[in-house]
Amino acid sequence: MSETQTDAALTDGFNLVVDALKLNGITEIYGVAGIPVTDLMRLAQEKGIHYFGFRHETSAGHAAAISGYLRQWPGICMTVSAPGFLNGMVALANATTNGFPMILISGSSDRAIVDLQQGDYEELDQMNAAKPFAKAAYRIERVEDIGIGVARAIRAALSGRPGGVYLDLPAAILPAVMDAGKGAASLIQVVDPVPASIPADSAVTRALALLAQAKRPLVILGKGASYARIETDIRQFLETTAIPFLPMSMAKGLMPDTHPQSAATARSKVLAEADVVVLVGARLNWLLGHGKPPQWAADGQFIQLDIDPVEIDSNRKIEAPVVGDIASSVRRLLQGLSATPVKAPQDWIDSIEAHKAENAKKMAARLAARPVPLNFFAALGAVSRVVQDHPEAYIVSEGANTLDVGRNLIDMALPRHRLDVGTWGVMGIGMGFAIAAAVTQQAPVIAVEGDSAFGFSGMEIETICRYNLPVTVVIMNNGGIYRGDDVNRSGDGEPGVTTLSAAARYDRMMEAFGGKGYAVTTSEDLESALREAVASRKPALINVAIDIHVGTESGHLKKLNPGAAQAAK
Ligand code: ADP
Ligand code: TZD
Ligand code: MG
Repeated sequence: MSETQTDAALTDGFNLVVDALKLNGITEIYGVAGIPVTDLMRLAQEKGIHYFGFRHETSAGHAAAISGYLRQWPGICMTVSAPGFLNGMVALANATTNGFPMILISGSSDRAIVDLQQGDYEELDQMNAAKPFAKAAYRIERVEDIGIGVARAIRAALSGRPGGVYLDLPAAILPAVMDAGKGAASLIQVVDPVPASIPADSAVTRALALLAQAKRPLVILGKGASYARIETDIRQFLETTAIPFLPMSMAKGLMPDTHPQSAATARSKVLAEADVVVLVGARLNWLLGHGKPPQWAADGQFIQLDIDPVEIDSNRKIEAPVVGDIASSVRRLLQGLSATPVKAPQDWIDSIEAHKAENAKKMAARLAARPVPLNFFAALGAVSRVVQDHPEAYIVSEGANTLDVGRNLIDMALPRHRLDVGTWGVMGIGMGFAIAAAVTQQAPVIAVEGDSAFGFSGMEIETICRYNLPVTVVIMNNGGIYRGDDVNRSGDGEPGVTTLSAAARYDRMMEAFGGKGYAVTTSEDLESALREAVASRKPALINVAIDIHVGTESGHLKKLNPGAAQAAK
């Protein structure tokens, strides 16, 4: 047999991995190159998958995760063995916690050596290390199993509550060869990986019966609802029933924040007073005070729409579970309204309106102030004015005060346009989320970052510049974690625990990589710089000088921080 005939008849692991991903609609890979995946990445790029090379695997992993959330299809992160893999694990665990579909693919060392702990290059039992943090973890040991391995990873990431899947590729399977025809036949294009999961009629009837007799009903929209893309049906359901709604952070925009039924500016009141609450893709975790007093009425009753039956009763009794996919469940509830009409009582709506008006007055006074040095309200007020004129922009946000004040001030008009720290409150999502939003949505991105938060992924502004992405990073620089005036009580002159450099000029970092840098000290300058940067559709960074004394310790989470509570006494 001539050499060309041999080549024509054989394929290898490199080609089969790339072909399996392509066959399943994967169009991007986010990663960091090295042994043993560099050539795999090169081949993927050659065969038409866009490869985005990062500076750190955690950011590449966050990019893959949020791509999964935005696309309803797993994002792919690819890393080298042991340390690269572990860097990716933060993102994989965060994806699993938040319900984002992603697949972390890592090359790994020789099993025979790893299992006898003989000290291979970057030795680690990666699959078992991944298991506690992943929704599923698989290893492909034979080249002929690549098709099945990729199919299983995709199904595991997407099905039920989505999550992070780890896929281990031992280096030896990549150059391994097999018959090309058999190889092609071994690949699987997944069919119907997210079948509709229809709730029982009895569950829908029970839920509507409870809701119909509510005196103070409330709907809470979570990121599960955003993910499920129910914007059309939920709007019809809410407008038909007149029930007030509250969006969780990443559900902002599923219904426009400016919708008259939004109870966001009466949040504490509606949580404390609601008698029947409908949870739509939101968990009763710490972000909702576990559904318990004092935040909630002790005798409130709950309807919960979720894909995961185990979520029901996790924190308190759920009177009416509606287990199914949210799109199907909301559709059934909507259809059920003709037989069981539901209308929120007018006195409940009126009392919420009165409360909202009062809070709006207080906020207007806060927003009218133009202090120099800037505080968070004045600076984020300027950001919100620009966002109002750019509803197409994606907002990424992390930090503490920056995150909390921004969440309240920046109204979202469109679904899935706010991407933030999610269930864990994790710092470090910023640049990865921003890059994937820009790549997958072809829209401008504004990353609103605390100065500490930015530091976790800041080096990725080089990545943003290298790919020339339309990302504007706005850094609320108050010189620290929460605030910039922490005191070192030892008196030895070293910086305090939460202190960072208030004089730092992050804008110059951006300039170093070829992007546009702005340094501003007033809300007017911030607003005009941001307008210019967003319109340019080019990499930009605005360093916003914020008063080092104005942040609150732990942002809005003071009660979770015993020291801060003590200090406040
Ligand atoms: P938030 O932080 O916005 O409150 P969570 O992440 O706590 O949201 O909750 C999202 C919930 O949505 C999870 O319990 C998850 O199981 C559920 N979920 C995610 N996708 C779907 C879907 N397509 N259909 C039904 N439920 C879903
Ligand atoms: N490490 C990680 C991975 N996640 C975290 N949430 C933290 C540390 C602790 N942390 C917070 O919870 S917020 C925050 C840290 C370090 C940064 C807050 O400072 P900032 O924001 O500059 O980003 P503000 O505007 O100054 O409050
Ligand atoms: Mg700060």
